[in-house]
Amino acid sequence: MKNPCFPLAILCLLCGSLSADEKPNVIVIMADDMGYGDLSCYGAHNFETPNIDQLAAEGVRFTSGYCSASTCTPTRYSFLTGTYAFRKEGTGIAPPNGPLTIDPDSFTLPDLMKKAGYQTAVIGKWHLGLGEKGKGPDWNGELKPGPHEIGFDYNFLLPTTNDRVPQVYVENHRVLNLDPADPLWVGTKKPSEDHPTGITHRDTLKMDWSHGHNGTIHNGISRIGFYTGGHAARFRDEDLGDKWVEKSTEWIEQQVKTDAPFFLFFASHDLHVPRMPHERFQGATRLGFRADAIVELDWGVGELMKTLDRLGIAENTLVIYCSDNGPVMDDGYQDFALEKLGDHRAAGPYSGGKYSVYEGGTRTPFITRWKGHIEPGIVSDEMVCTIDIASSLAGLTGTEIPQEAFPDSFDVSGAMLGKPGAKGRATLVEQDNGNAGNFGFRAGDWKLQRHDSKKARNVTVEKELENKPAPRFQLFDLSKDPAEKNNVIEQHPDVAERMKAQLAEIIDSGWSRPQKPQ
Ligand code: NG6
Ligand code: CA
Repeated sequence: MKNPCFPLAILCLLCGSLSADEKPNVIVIMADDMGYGDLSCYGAHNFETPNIDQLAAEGVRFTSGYCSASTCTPTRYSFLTGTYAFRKEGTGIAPPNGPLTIDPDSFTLPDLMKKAGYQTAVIGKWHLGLGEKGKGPDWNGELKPGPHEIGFDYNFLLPTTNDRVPQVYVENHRVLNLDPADPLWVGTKKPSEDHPTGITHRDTLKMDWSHGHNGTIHNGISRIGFYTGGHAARFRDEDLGDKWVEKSTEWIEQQVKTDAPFFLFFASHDLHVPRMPHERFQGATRLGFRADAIVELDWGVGELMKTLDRLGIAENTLVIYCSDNGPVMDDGYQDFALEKLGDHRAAGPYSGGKYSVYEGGTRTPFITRWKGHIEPGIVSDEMVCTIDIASSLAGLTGTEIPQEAFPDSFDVSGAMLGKPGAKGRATLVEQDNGNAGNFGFRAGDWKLQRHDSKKARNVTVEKELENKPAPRFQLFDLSKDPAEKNNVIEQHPDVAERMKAQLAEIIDSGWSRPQKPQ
């Protein structure tokens, strides 16, 4: 049944920002490596994702929803800082012992939410480094600076990404269940000659590696990097999906006892490699563990939504569903994602995926739901990006931000809430990884690609990962050619020159919002 308060709620939103007791809880659910075509509500027909489909049916499903980069660390960096990651060195894919990539002195998205009166938490994959610059994480001591120092009241983390060592949880500043008598050591070199690895003990693995990922073995899976000790703290890969739901449910239950609204960043590890869903999801689809992991994530989203219903806060909670980068098949383990793919198109109609600046690298599922405030069943073509969540939540909660904060984040809260006539962003820079890579630049239906590396990676997701030589600049008309197959730069030199200059200006000026600091 439609909420009788719906028109009133919309009216309040149209009139301006919200009063303190109207501020909604906010949950951002970020999938890992999920492509545009990986949900049934985005066209997947080989398996079903009923819970995420229901979110879309009850809210807005975006056809031009993006993450900022086609790898994990830069998208997460941009999401939490409202700043394109290419502006900062050291924001490429973080290594196991990498320090915190976000400056604790900067004004972040969780800082904003604290300022707006929220309780804040991140639960799930972090992959933004821990510890001081030049030092990195002190695994046996206090893991700081980390999420707490950039504004999260609570964190329960997989510290890096699960194909990287170590397989332990971090709760607030500590490795959970670490026995001081069995200290954790993490490094880039084999700690001793007899240390078992994916190379020396390959025949013992329950899932074989295909490239990289042949360091220390844990749970029958070899990883990137090496570690010893911390045995009591180690988890089973199969239990990650359940753990995120368990900890999130606990945390949300605590928050509803207080008067403050909450902001939860639910950072799923599904469907990143090693794809090792819980046994009850293994074989859920005919496509292997990659799609089984999607079904596991869909289950987790369903559990979170049930929690909101049970606690009576669904009409009081804005849910934003997104991904951190596009899809990839063989990302280092032999889980047969490619062999079992059939006619599934993980990037939907787009070319490119993870590591690529073709649309498939960053154009990903993006759904918003706020029962009673967002009209159900909207499909929006407005352009929105994970980087805009920061300024949009500032707008929505009526919270002032410092002049220099969130330089690349636009307040597109109207579009995010599906308001009639509300516009998304006009332009967007899409990057691949690190701060010396390639760029995509979308303006309306035009898409410029700038390949500074002269290489395009993972252009065809339905193949092994490969690099293709690419001209420095290419131009595509997405209205006629969404798959970016027909480079029209020769036919439209004026458009190309204009866009090259616009892109260079955004990169060089350090700023893309209109109101520059004085
Ligand atoms: C790459 C890894 C890949 C994955 C990626 C990070 C190799 C050969 N490849 O370097 O497996 O871990 O980094 O993925 O090691 S992300 O989604 O967290 O950005
Ligand atoms: Ca990722």
